[in-house]
Amino acid sequence: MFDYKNLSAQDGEVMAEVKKEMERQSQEMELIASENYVSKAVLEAMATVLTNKYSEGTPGHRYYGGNQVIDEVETIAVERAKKLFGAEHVNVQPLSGSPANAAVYMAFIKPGDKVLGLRLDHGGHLSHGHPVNFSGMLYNFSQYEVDSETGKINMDKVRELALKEKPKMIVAGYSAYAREVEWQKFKDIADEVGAFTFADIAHTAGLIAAGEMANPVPLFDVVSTTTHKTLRGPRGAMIMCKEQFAKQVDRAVFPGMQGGPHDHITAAKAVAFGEALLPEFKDYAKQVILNAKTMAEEFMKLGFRIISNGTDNHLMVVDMTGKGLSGKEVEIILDKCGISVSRSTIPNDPNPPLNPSGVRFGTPAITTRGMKQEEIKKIVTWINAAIEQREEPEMLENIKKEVREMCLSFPIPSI
Ligand code: DSN
Repeated sequence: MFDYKNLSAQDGEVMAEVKKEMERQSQEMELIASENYVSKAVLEAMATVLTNKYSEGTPGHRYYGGNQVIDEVETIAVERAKKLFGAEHVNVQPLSGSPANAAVYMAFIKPGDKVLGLRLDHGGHLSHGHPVNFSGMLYNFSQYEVDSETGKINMDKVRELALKEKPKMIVAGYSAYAREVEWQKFKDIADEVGAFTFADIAHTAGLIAAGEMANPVPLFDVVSTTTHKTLRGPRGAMIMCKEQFAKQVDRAVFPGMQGGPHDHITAAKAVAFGEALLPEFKDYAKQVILNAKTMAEEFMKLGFRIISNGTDNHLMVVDMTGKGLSGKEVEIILDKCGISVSRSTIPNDPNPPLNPSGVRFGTPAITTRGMKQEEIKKIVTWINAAIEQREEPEMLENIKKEVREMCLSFPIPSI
């Protein structure tokens, strides 16, 4: 792996910060559902001279010379992504999730058009129509919800809303929703009202690629995903669509939304897709889900309320109000123990997004380290003890030591 000798010699200030982050990542427990650890090969692909190149356009159709190698690299990434998801057309250039989603809207609909998306506080994403986001500002979103009893999406209600609103597009796929998505039902509803189907599988892409969750790619008109969550690649995104929409999607990415793609990241995407095509990635995805199910069960045994009472994927949202705490307070308590989590709204949250009632937990990163059910049980016990004994600094310090010990015996792949 890198020895960072040039960075150390030239810029000790930045190197010192990188070192601190390397230490933090190796010694602390990552339970943020959207984070993961890339392999050494993915990390090395990012640190290549491909970063020096400009390559607006698509393979074989570039606006700059000298793109023979970049064309090959991008084609490898595209072909592997097609194979992973059974996609007809893939654009691997989107820089991240929100720009990818912006390109999807630009490709299929016009500002002011009606769209359906899940409410942010019910598990949707900012770019699925929240008023503070470009999506909510430019397009006319109506938001569906999860059922307040079950915590799951009620497809009859989605249909009712779709029949009433007659949207041009329906968005499914979420950031904080623990259940399988009923892709076929979304497709049927969209067909009934003449809407495009758009799936944002940023969170579950790795689980879908591994065949552990249902795949919307063969059904939906267009699907976006980030590449750095369960898919375990570099930070970035891609868009998959039916061949008939290929040109409009490519044009929306460039020149519509972006300039030059980040070719070193494209190379790293290709490497990550290659890894995801291996049989061991299927084992990884299976274990991610098994770990999340175990975590949800352990939490429930200790009296925590999980939205939708369990999980089908890599994450869960836990309501902390029963423990007399907000999500932010729990986030701060767990930070003191070396455990990173992200606060989260719960459906119909009475509290504001900066200080919401829940915490979202996820298992992709700790599963990459090799942790299994036995470790998960210990982790939940520590979380519960930290919450119960939050006023005792010594207790929190002890948990931090145990967390550190466990983390050091499950090293992260790139350090
Ligand atoms: N920020 C990501 C997440 O944590 O889910 C979504 O973009």
